[in-house]
Amino acid sequence: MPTVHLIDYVAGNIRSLVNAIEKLGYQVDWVRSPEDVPKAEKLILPGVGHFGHCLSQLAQVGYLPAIKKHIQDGKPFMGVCVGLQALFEGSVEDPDVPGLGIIKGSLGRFDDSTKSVPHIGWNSANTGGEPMYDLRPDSKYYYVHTYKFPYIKGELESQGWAVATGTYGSETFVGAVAKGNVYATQFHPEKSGVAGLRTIRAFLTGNGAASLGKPIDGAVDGAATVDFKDGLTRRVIACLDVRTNDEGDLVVTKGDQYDVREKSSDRSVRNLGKPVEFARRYYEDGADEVTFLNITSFRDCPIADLPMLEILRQTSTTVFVPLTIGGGIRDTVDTDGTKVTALEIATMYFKSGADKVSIGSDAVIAAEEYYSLGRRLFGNTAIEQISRAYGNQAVVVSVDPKRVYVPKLDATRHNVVTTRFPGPKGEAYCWYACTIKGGRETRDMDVVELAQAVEAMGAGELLLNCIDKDGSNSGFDLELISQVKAAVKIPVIASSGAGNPGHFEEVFDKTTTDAALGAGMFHRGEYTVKQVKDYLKEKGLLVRQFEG
Ligand code: 1PR
Repeated sequence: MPTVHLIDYVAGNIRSLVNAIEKLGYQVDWVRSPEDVPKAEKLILPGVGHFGHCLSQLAQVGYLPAIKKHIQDGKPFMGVCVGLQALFEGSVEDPDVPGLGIIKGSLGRFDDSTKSVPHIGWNSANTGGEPMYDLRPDSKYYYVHTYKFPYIKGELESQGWAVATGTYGSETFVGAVAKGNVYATQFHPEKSGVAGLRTIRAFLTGNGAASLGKPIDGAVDGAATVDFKDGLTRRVIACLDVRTNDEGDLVVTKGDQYDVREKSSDRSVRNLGKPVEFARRYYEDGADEVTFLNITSFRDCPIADLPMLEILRQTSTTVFVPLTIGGGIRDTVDTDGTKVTALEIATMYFKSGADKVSIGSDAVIAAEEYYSLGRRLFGNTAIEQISRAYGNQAVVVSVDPKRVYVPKLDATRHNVVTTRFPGPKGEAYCWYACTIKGGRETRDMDVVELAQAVEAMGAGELLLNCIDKDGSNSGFDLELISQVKAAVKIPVIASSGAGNPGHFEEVFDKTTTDAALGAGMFHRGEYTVKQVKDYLKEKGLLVRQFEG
């Protein structure tokens, strides 16, 4: 089997990249020290997280001169995400840490005054009609980043670089660069479905480098130009609530207002199917992400044997879109009495194929402490520790709010909305109370307080459920989503209540949500993800189509 070398350092979910490479018929050899670099013919530098963290780690171990020499010797090199950023001279993210300086210039931050940051989702890599590692104009690629190199026409081209761009809001940025033996992508090709596998193949086979600068077969000369229109698609996410049923099998289940037991007298746990099979089906239907929420407590199971780890390992060999895992991510004590930190649990999940972890109950507790300590942070919460190690984009906070109706705007200290759906006594106002332990315990904290606290701690995204709407098939809670969107800059995923494709259109049309998630309607086979996307497309919304 042909071989490619991968630099091994703390870089988040490297497993997906390995899975993608193996799927393409190549074998991965690890580079574990700078002395291994000269053995590499083809070298890949993966990277997620902080520019400074990655670059200083690479520098400390002495990798930088070895990587530079590999590139100068003309051997194939590919950088992914921070692996692209590393090629530049620096980044405002960590101004004191220098990059490799292969490309002139420094990275800036996305402007968050009019859009969510980080930039998360599927966007273009537009080559302006030039051939570049099999990137295609109609394909979409998965990006997740806060910092970017702004694209100025001709700037990199005059240094001999071929450039592919993406546009987010009004900002056009470098999505990929290539020159000679070097190829680097800001997006994650290993998470970009078939389009991503195609561009990795172009690197591995050498065809990508060989075709640089050559005309594309069948292309009309000069017909294609760089497209500066916002290319970010509407993200549709499939969510799998997973738990052990009464027979001890791990199954996909789904509740109504979080009650996952059948209404019949035996009250058994609803069993809708097998998690790995469902995830693959959703991937093939075009889901932009798959989320697993482990809603069972695994108190009697050693942490290292968590069944969700195996589910992730299996899923990540066939599903090449981002995977999120939630449930039980907090400091805990193992069955043998050993203390295990939330960061250690998250690390196990990342190593098993997760791209993001989702924190529920622990985030609420941390937010309560944050306010009780006068909004001060000490770096010790799970959110802070995991985002410091793996980047903000790797930490999702899952919120489980429920409505509390009040008769007057000033009847509570909480952030209140005027509702079009009055309460049982005709109340025209409500606030959304956060809950923990799967909705079993309601806390004196509203969603706005929680959202702002976890944003300050470094969460990269909110998964905004709604207990009142869960399993109702009656559409998303638009009032809740609008309230939270107005309170934070980080992306929000609308969840709970989707019952048909129209509900997805409605939430994208009437709120500024960044993504929308469905569960029951997909599990019960009422609609497929593809039907939702076809419907959104018909209504003029930009979506990513699955490429088979
Ligand atoms: O608190 O960090 O251990 O995380 C537990 C996680 O498990 C939380 O993310 C919490 O939302 C989730 N969870 C706990 N209990 C339940 C339950 O249902 N009994 N599921 C549960 C929450 C809500 C969504 C659902 C949407 C869309 N599930 O996952 O997918 O509401 O459903 P729909 O489209 O069918 O309406 P921690």
